[in-house]
Amino acid sequence: MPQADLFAADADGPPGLPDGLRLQAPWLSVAEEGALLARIAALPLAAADYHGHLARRRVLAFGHRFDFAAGVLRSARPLPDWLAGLRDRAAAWAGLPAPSLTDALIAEYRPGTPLGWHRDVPDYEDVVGLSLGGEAVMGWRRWRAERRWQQGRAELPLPPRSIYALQGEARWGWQHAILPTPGLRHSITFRSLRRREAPP
Ligand SMILES: O=C(O)CCC(=O)C(=O)O
Repeated sequence: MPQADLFAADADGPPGLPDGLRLQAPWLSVAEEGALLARIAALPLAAADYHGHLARRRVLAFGHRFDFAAGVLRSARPLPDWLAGLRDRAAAWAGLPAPSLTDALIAEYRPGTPLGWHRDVPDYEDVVGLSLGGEAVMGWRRWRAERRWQQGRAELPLPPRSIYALQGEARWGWQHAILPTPGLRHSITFRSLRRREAPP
């Protein structure tokens, strides 16, 4: 299946989207996607817990999980072989050393499930995400520590079987969100632990 880089981190992306955001669609084959969804169907996903609020999104963490109540990373189950193999491929695509992507979060979005505006916690550095199943749209807006929002938001469709990477400005200077998903969607998000002090 032909694959195309829709845009690259060091090139000018579509107007309104940040540098450091890279997407390729498709990246997985239909067969690979089906095999991953079968693996995920057997996992004990549970409602994500944000400060005692149970989100509609169901997740399972590998490597570490972020404890939002305590504000710290805690150890989680190790990546199984099938996930480590996928991690290695995703890292190669993103130009990262495979072992650096220590963590994986599997998420399920049933129809109508959103993920609110956020910047990933600063305990993490690189973010590489895969989309499986249904369509999703990722919203983008600038992030400022002083919380004075700049005008303008952007939307990035995340087609099934696509891969994206967030680094640099996209990782640290912007927030993202997942708009309520029209259908059932799953994602696998690999992350590396922070290598240096995060920019403010
Ligand atoms: O589901 C996705 O692709 C995005 C996940 C995400 O932004 C997160 O878990 O912080």
